[in-house]
Amino acid sequence: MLIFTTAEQADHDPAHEIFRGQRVPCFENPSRAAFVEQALRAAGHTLRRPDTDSADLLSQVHSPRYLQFLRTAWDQWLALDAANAGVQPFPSVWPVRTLRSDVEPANFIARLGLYSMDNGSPMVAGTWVAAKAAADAAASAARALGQGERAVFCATRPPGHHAGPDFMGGYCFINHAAVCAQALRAGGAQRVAVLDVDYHHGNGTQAIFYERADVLFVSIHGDPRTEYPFYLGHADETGAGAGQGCNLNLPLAAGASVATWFDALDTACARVAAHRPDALVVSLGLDTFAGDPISRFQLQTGDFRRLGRRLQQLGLPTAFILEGGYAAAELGQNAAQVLQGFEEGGR
Ligand code: Q9C
Ligand code: ZN
Repeated sequence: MLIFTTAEQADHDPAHEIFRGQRVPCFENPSRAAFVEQALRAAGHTLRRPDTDSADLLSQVHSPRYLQFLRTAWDQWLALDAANAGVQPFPSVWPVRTLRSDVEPANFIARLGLYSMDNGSPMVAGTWVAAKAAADAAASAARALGQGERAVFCATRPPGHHAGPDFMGGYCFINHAAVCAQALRAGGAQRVAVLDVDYHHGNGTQAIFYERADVLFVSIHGDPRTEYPFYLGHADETGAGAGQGCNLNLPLAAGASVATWFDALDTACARVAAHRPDALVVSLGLDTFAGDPISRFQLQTGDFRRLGRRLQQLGLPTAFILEGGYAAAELGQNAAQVLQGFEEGGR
């Protein structure tokens, strides 16, 4: 399988995040990608760098003013005070109901809140460069599928599926799965399906495609009544306008069994097949692993091979985009199992 990794991922290295009111080391850190790269090399895979610029695609899934902010946010932060070079900015105020989001505040922290859904997306000097490189990988994956490649894996970070049209959230800044789906459409695919198997609902991807019939979004995730992102991901969200019926959420109780999870995967795959897509994008979160420190599903390492096999049975050109997964030391073997299952599925 063709695999893309980026050197720039290491530049996105926040020192801490806010967890239960305390500053703690960031769960989403460069070691994640390092463990994945190491395991994939050990399994005999060849890793490549992105070869496609995603610049034009970014403005098809994100708003111009959000992209402008992301690109320049760190410089804006430094302009306030040179000492900010060693400080991570966090939002503390958000334009919730009745407040205006059409006027950009002059205050940086207020602007950061305008473009954030939470205070859980730590930003540092290298964030834009790392996220853009991951978006380039997603665009490269779409191009490779267009050229006849059967499957591609973007072993990239930061993740992307919580990032919406004009906001960051949940460690995500650019929605790479959306970039990939949009690139596939631009490359001639009539219909695309995005299947999100991260533990957390892919609220950003859902929002980006909610009113579109050409991109189906299907997600299996922890029930948002108790799990992040809390405010989206319920079963009654089925799409709107032209996209009515093109969104399927399969929320499962935190702690759901492996059998329950694979039943949901069958349901998800049936819906994907019914869409008759020309290509599939998999938001591959590996935080469904039993050992994940911030999630509550129970998949074991061998179950990821079964996941790969089931996805191969769809018979579609497939782009895998790494999303979450915070048991870093086991992340590499879990990713490698998905690829092994996918590759042996065809034999
Ligand atoms: N500071 C992904 O798996 N964070 N994102 C909770 C708040 C929410 C997970 C801690 C978890 C986001 C891509
Ligand atoms: Zn997740």
